[in-house]
Amino acid sequence: AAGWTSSLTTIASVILVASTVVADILPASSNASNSSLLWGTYRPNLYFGTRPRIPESVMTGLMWFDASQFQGFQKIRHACDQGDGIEGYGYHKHDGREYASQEINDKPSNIKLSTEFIKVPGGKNGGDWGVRISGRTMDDTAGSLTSAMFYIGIEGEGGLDIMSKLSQKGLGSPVILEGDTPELGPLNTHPKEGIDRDLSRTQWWGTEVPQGQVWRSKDIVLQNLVQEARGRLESPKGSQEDAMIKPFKYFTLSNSLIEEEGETANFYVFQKVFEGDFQFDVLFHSQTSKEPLTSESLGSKLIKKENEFNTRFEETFHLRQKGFSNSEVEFAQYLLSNMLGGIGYFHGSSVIDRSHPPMEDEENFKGEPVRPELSPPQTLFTATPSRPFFPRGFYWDEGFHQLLIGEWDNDLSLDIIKHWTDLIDENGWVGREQILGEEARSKVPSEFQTQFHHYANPPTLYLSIKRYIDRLDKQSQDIIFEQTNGQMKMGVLDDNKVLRNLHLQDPELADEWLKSIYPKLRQNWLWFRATQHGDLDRFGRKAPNKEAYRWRGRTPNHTLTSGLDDYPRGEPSVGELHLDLHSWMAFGTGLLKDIAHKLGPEYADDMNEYSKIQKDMLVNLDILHWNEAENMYCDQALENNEPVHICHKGYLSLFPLNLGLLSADSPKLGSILDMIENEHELWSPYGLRSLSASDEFFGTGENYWRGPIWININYLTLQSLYKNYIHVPGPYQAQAQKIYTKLRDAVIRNVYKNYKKTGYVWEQYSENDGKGLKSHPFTGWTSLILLIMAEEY
Ligand code: 6A9
Repeated sequence: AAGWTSSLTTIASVILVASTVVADILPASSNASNSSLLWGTYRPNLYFGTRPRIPESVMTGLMWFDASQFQGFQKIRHACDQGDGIEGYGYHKHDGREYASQEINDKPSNIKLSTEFIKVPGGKNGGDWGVRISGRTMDDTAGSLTSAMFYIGIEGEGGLDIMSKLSQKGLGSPVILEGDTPELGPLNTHPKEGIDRDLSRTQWWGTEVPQGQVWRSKDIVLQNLVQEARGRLESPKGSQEDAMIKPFKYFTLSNSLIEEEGETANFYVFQKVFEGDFQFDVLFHSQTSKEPLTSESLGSKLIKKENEFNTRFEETFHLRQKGFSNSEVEFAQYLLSNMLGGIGYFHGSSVIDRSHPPMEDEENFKGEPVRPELSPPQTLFTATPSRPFFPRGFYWDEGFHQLLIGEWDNDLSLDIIKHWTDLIDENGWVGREQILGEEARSKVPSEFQTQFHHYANPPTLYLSIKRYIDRLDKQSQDIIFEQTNGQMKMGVLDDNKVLRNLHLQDPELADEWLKSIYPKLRQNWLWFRATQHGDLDRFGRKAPNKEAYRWRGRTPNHTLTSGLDDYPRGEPSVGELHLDLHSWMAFGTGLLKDIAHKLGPEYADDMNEYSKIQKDMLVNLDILHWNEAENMYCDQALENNEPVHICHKGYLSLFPLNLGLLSADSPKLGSILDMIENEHELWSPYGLRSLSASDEFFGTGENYWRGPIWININYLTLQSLYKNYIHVPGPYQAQAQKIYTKLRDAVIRNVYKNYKKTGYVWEQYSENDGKGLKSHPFTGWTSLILLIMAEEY
């Protein structure tokens, strides 16, 4: 590696060294795969940051700003922010474990950044990792001047003892930082040169950050930069004019350590000012690794991993084989990579109101003030819907996320699902939105933070667990073993006779895993039945059995619990019955039946119970929710204390079809298909509208779920058509086939087109012109486009 300079291409290293055995503090359930899941890009809210899956531990992150402008410091890039005006960013390759390559088009700063991450599992403490950070001027005629900073901080106990060994000469190349945390072992520095203001050298600053506040690193660093700039402006050599011309000389770190007597700093930040293109590496060494990662090996591993990723991607999704172009395959890789790059590790308490028992009817405590309380700290490893806007876990989003993740890396998906089922409490409740810890909370206005333990969200997690069972059944047919590089791999041959690794060490583990989560799943189902039941007794409704459901936590214009926030419903009351929840329950009960079946004869009683209740649910679905005159499924609500159907054509009406509750010869299926195909109702050239264009509320109010196109629901429709209707002979088969083909084509084409144009994947799409709307990048369920391309349902 060449020395630190600010010339065109700079290669330099900051090497972080850790030593103690981390394995000791990994959860007892950990298996070999955990070493490749210890460190990761698990701070998805940041443009780039790493942390291990250890609650209070080391956090690292990247910041940068345009050093050519005096105001540049006000626009430090750190946490993903739509306001930064970045023209597209995200991972183009990410394998979820050892390799992640990202590009960030920071047009306002005239620099295109890339972060290329490599992990080398092995040794006893989760192995080494490194990241190559490079920048390329976007518009050469304008030039670029970038101030890049990389920090490392310790959230829990421990310190980074750097000063004791820091000579008067500053930091040479490579900078070696050693430190000490209870889990990760001792860390130190080996500085080589003196402190000066020569910007070709690394500037730095070390300080003590109060416990648990490392996530505020941008504010902390900003304070030091501004203080330094002010001091230099006021110094004899400084002047306002000079600072306007050469701001980069002013906004540099203080090259000092702020430490109280007897304490050690727990936060260090390093800064380099670069003119034009640049590149530097950050390497993390765990002392038990056999061959420590170097800049050279990082470079060669990046090439090797990229090739492996491309091969595995094709083996998994077969997109080339299906005829997709190179550019479409790259887009599909972006979808997978950002789903994986959106995975985060969260720890902290959440705000919950448990002031009334979950079974108690809300009308008893209507109008009472909210009683939020902080829960004990919890831990969640999860994918997230959107890095800049919703970098946290959502229950019903996660079931969709795991469909894609499970297809790529079965064990990674099981690990995430297990984290979620661990959050299900003794009543069977799990909060819809997991806002764990202060950092997560800082993104959510306080009136939205509180979770209530009588509020639900669709149980999509059952769906991804069922997919896992499908994979098991498929793979158990012919498991084979293969010896590669002295490692025994177990898997099955896929359609192309390629060995697909299940990552499962042992089929018994699969059983163990299912058995370990099953009690929580059942508890969750019992909670739904107890807390979200609908009232059949009070309003003179006639039904052959008691199965009826109602979302709690409604307001006149919102049903956040349903996930379809502002979709039109009736007036909130205890007399409502909700079609989507009824459908989810019938569907979920069927899934639990399959899961209990998989678990074997000991679970036969549960299985029979699910079977009977599901039948009741299906009978009542038609009795309570089908409206003969409108020829559609509807909600029920009270009008003048009488139950009536509330009918708004849209996603709600699709649920019985989307969840496969209708037989292929049902005339009800026929009328839903007609509604789908009708251009005045749900059909748009870009996908299915959330609300019919003919509905009185179409496009009104917030217009969130009142017209715009959502990919998760379009996915549900496509997968159900594919699995339940297009291959089954019947009166509507041809119509279903036609819709399937046209709809699949429409959504793929539109999401792809927007990606090519904007560099982003979006939360929803306009039914009017197909344009991406709301949060971006939104690479949660919109990434299901990849499964739609691959037809992996
Ligand atoms: C509230 C806003 C800075 C809304 O994808 C997550 C969810 C979906 O589960 C749901 O179906 N999204 C959908 O209707 C986003 C929810 C975000 C809530 C944030 C605070 C603060 O904004």
